[in-house]
Amino acid sequence: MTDITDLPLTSFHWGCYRVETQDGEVTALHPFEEDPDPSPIGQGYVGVLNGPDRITAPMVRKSWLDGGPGTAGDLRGRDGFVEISWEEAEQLVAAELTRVTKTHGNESIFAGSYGWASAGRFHHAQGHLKRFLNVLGGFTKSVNTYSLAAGEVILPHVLGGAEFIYDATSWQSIIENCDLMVAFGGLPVKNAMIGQGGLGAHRTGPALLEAKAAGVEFVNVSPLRSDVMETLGADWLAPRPSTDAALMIGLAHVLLGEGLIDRAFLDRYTVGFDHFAAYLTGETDGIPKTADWASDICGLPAETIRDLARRMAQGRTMISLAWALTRQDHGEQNFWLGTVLAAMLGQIGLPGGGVGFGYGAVNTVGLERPSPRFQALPQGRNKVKTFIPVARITDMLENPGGYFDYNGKRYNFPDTRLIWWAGGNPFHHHQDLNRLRRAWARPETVIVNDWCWNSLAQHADIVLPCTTPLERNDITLSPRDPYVLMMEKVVDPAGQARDDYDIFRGIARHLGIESAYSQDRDTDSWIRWLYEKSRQSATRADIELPPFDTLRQTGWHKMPVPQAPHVMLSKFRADPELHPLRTPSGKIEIVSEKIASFGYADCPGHPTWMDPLEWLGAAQSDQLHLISNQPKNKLHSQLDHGPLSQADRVAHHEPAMIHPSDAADRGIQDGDVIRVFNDRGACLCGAILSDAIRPGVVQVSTGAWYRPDEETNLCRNGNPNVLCADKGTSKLGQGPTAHSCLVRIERLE
Ligand SMILES: Nc1nc2c(c(=O)[nH]1)N[C@H]1C(S)=C(S)[C@@H](COP(=O)(O)OP(=O)(O)OC[C@H]3O[C@@H](n4cnc5c(=O)[nH]c(N)nc54)[C@H](O)[C@@H]3O)O[C@H]1N2
Ligand SMILES: Nc1nc2c(c(=O)[nH]1)N[C@H]1C(S)=C(S)[C@@H](COP(=O)(O)OP(=O)(O)OC[C@H]3O[C@@H](n4cnc5c(=O)[nH]c(N)nc54)[C@H](O)[C@@H]3O)O[C@H]1N2
Ligand SMILES: [Mo]
Repeated sequence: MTDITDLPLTSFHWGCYRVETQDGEVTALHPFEEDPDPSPIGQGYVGVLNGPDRITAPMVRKSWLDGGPGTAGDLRGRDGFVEISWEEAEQLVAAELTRVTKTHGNESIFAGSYGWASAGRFHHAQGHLKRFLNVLGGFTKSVNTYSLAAGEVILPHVLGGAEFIYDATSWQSIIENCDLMVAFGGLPVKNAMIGQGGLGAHRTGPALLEAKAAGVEFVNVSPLRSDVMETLGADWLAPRPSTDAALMIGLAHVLLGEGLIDRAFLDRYTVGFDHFAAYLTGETDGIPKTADWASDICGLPAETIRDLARRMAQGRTMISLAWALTRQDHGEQNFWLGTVLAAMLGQIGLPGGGVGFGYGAVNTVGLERPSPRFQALPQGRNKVKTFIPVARITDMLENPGGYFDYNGKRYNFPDTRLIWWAGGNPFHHHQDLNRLRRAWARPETVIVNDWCWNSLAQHADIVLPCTTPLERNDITLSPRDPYVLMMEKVVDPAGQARDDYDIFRGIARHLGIESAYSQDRDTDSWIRWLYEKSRQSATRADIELPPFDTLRQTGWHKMPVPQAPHVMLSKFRADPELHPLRTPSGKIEIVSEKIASFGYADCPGHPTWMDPLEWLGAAQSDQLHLISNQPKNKLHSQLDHGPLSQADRVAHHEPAMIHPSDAADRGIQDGDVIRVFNDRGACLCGAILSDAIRPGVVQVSTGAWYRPDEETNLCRNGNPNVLCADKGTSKLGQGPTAHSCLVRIERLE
């Protein structure tokens, strides 16, 4: 065989690969030679590019084609499709855009189009959709992410910015200085395989092993033992899901009660501690938030809580908060409380200590990164000001003209007539999918760019088939990753699939806006332009990047890693007057007057325990708490139809992990097909029995394609979002709450 490094290189959100082909088909993806811990996910591409689920031509839903916009929306997902030519598709879309914008205004186009799409700086599907629609006068957008909306909204109030999510103290600093890493939601290395926009070398797994070798100890606070890799020898504490806020308040009470707090730090760098302390002691509400109080709620023994608090105060402690902790009811509280605990310990801004958000969420968090500002595809200006918090989509579709509260203000929902999605899959990512499906029937037209017949494409009126990264040239320029890589086209596009850029360009031509959209550049000149702009910006940050033609020859370049390990908030710690935070007080806000002024019962002015909508503390005896976490064998719903994901199916269904005691109560055995259900929906899963899960909890990864049964809506593939509740975290963040969900399970006869 040829030398692997001679094979073409490409990049995905889960890493880079050298791609082997035979007769125009992808046969193997070999890990990039620089990657010490490659992800297996790439193998999911073998066999799918020209497989039965590939969309090979533009398609229109039959009733829509016959009856025009607005016809039989309730048949979306069940109707047949008719193939049309690209010319017809372009005309159809152009005419429909003209009709909708003229009759209802641009605000009636919803193109939030949330989702991960694919790596590559140029072929970024959302970027193109938004640029295109901005030329046309704009669209209703969405704000924040499914990943951690509540965190993105609370952190600016507490620390003065959401950028702290990615500004984490580096792994090197942890390796050199940390004694104890307390990981709420664990540090799942399978999650940290992912880095937005692509990455050159995986760091999290190796960094954790180096930390262990350097003597760092780990505590895994999670319903799943596997959330911290076995070799780290972590202590496993499994509280009831969605009760970490109570646990952290209990820890705070112990620190306060036992004199383990850093008063000097609290005085100099924070505001509101005394008010919060009055809540801890019960002075304000008559309930002392002792370890015993916390124990009743979270289910861990009070002595365990006291021990953990003392241990945290003994040495240098890093409090790590998984993004998952925000994806639950009142998810704002966890990021706030983790920060408050770190402030009470007085370790914020010290090497290896303090608080970090998402060390196990993505590879990017904790990287020692050079930080030039890379150029993105300019999106232009959106003249429409209407928006929704990303997870309020069903509310929007159900309540045209209705209102929602968000971060201190009240806004109105637009009257959505047209939805356009490119590069995301709401029929994977949104909660309560059966409810979404009913609301999705309302708009007059749904346009989708995608490459495979997943649940989203099935629910569209006009389907525009796009290419995958393996079928186009691009460049990887990921903010915070030290690698810059060329991505090479390795096979021809399947059927009539086109790059998103060419799809929009064709439609723009019919609308007379082609030049405004394309700037008359072809793909190669756009890539060159993006790179040259990025290179100039790097030069300004004293980072040298090779000329484009050199990079094209060598394939990749690694930027030098900074010498000094990064420590979050070290400047603030060194001089809080010179480097104040961008909070109203310039300090860490343990109490936020601003949040208090909003008067939200579900997010008061200081961190507070509030019962979640659904949790084991208010469950019937036969209910279980569902954790629908990230899949190890794919990125969300991408490549669910690929060989890697399919190989893990149990009797053709998504695996559901349950504790042997819960299984025994229900007569379920390993490998059985089970029905997981609640009032919102039901899906089929294959049971896996394991004592690595807390009793009372069932775990089903996200990502299985939603395939509802025509009559019963039962999802046979096992998408857990038919079960999760669609409710905002609070009026503050309005984030998704997928992880606060109760279900029942039964063996299928
Ligand atoms: N229950 C539950 N639900 C969750 C979560 C959870 O923990 N529990 N997690 C949430 C989180 S954190 C997230 S980020 C979301 C993720 O949700 P999404 O990001 O929406 O999920 P993906 O499956 O990655 O969707 C990407 C889509 O883009 C398509 N695509 C890929 N490349 C291209 C391209 O080049 N062009 C075009 N046009 N399309 C392309 C893919 O085929 C796929 O349909 O899910 C959320 N949903
Ligand atoms: N392989 C793979 N990696 C991914 C993704 C993927 O689809 N596939 N998605 C990426 C994306 S978009 C994101 S946003 C990140 C998300 O990263 P995370 O938010 O960290 O991901 P999750 O897997 O949802 O949750 C991590 C763990 O938190 C635990 N957990 C859930 N609820 C609770 C709770 O109430 N208390 C405690 N203590 N623990 C709890 C669960 O056991 C779960 O395994 O992952 C990224 N990484
Ligand atoms: Mo995410």
